[in-house]
Amino acid sequence: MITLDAHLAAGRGRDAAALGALVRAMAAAGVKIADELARAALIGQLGTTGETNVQGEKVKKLDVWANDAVVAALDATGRACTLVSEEMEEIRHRPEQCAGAGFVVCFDPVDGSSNLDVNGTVGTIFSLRPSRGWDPAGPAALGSGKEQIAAGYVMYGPATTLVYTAGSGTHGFTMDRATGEFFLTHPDIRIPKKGKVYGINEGNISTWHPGQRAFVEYLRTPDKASGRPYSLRYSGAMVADVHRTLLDGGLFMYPADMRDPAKPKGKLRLLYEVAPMAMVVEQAGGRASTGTERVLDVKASEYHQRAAIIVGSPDDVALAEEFYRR
Ligand code: AFP
Repeated sequence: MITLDAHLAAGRGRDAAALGALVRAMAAAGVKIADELARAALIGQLGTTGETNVQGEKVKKLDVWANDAVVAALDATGRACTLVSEEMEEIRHRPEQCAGAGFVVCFDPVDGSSNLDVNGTVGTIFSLRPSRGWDPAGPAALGSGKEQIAAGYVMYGPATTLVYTAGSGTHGFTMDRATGEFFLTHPDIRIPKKGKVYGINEGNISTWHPGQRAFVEYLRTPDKASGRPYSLRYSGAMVADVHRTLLDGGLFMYPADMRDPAKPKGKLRLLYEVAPMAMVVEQAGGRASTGTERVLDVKASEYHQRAAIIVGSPDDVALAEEFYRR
């Protein structure tokens, strides 16, 4: 079986070597995090630190531990020019790592932290953007998601899986627990055009756009010809819900809170959740929308900016957008 290293080494393009080094670093951090998760309850690593992060959330011990593990792995590459993390209020900038092909790495060290203390699936999400010409001292003019040159995630489930794209398809690898090596088990993933499952936190229904409510009502309505009703699956961790959607088709949705229609508010973070997952799914033939526009067209203006997302099978996402237009 092909290893992740060999797959990355085969990469083409100007930044292939640097990009390969950074994805390998995310894999190395993933191996450490998988190990720490597996023994967390045995070594008192569950629970919170007592701190609150920039998102206003209680910080879990493993959030901090995983953030440090990712920063250390990226630093070891010497190419981590600028880091943007869910767990760091300020960006971390190292001019000495910006020479030549330096990168902006945006990441969520533990996606689905609320699953940690209940042994649920969690993940690490990452996105790589060239730092060419970007001035960290200025506003975070990081441009749109189309600026990403690579994106992916590590999922810590029954198996540890790494999925990444560097702009030529989306590929999945499974970690061999004995060696920590990742092997290509899901080459060139193609998402089904249409699915049978949707994932959304229905507890927020009162805050949704009317088109979103009508679309979910449509998915629930029995109709044999169009394969409805769809089943509802929701794990509390975007990585797990998007991974299922990538392989089986359907949709994962975290729509905007429309309580103030003039200021729709997303929950998930654009730079290290929404934009990377949009690139991963689009590269597998899927689609990613805010409901009204392509996610990858959304320009970032703040580091911890939030955005809405409807991602998955192209036919299902296109239909959701139709409901928003009605
Ligand atoms: P945490 O990482 O703070 O647990 O948030 C997880 C997440 O960002 C995403 O992974 C989930 O899909 C979503 O938030 C869950 O949010 P709700 O608890 O509001 O459903």
